[in-house]
Amino acid sequence: MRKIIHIDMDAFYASVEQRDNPALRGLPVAVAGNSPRNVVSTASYEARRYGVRSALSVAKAKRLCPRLVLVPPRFEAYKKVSAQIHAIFRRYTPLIEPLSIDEAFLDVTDNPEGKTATQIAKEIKLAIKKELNLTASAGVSYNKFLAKTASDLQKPDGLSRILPKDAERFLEQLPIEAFYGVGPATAKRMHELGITLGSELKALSREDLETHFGKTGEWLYDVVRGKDERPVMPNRERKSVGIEDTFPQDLVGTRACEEALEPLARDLCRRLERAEFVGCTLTLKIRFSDFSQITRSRTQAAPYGEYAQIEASARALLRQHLPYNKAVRLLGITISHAQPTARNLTQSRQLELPLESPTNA
Ligand code: TTP
Ligand code: MG
Repeated sequence: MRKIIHIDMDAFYASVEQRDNPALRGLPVAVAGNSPRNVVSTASYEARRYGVRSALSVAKAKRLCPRLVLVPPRFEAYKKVSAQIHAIFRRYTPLIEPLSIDEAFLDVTDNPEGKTATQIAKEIKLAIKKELNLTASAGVSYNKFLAKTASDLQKPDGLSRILPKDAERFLEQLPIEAFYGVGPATAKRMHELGITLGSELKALSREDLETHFGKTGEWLYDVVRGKDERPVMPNRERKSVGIEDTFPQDLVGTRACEEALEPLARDLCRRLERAEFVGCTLTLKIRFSDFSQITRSRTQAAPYGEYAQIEASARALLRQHLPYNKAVRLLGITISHAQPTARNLTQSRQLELPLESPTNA
């Protein structure tokens, strides 16, 4: 049985700001850049009481909490803290898999002093508090899914443990929104199917889940049974960041597909920002109602960053390659290739030539 810890810093950017500027302590603070999209990166717990959350527009956040203090982000400061918490993790194990700037999985199955995972999680939280003057929440369990879920149970400054004998019962009463991998769109579809709890999820067959939710569905079939064999993978270098969505009903026609691309491009932008990933190649994946699938890419010299660029490229690929006679079951967009290589630039230029008409694609 493995011992896995998931650590996630509390209100990360906002906590660093409150730590470094005592005048902000106790106040509702939102960290927000001055990008055209103007959304909240994160909010202090004081601001969350008003409903201020990540990804909310600044305008809406201000309406919810008029005395909200807006602070511009300082990514260098957050990266520094991220490196410092990793140095603390390394005192206990080399098996560390970062998930984002403020969270990581640790595999502490083998540790020299034979400590329990809970003991190690306590020590890590204490070191973060004493040395960095910040708080983190920890989840302890025997796999990644449960450790990740556990770390969210008692935020902020929480420590939760899910034992093997309690896992299935715990998952049965868990609201489906709390399952990692179930985003707002999937949750909405589940509610439409009458699924609100783990127990109801568990009642569905693997085939049913796959039909309704694609890959996510298959994944949920296992995790709701407490099964997740994924290893903790240290030093995983990100090669790409992507997003895809299987639609509740197949989309017919270019217009419907273009509309569906917009929220995908928006979510992808958010993911790129969080992962601090940039890449020069955009790949559009289209799966049709008959389960056949095409992927088409284009590469540009400068990395993709902005929503407008991503959306425009994805839309152009869609227009070029969508056969009008097939309904679309899934669309996905991925950004990859941190640097453009001569080879993929050439490939991309070829792809962008209108070599094929939509009818014979
Ligand atoms: P999270 O760990 O999701 O959030 P958090 O640490 O602010 O709060 P919590 O206590 O709930 O863990 O994300 C870590 C940081 O990533 C967050 O401080 C800011 C950044 N971030 C964004 O920039 N945009 C987003 O949409 C989200 C969710 C996070
Ligand atoms: Mg966090």
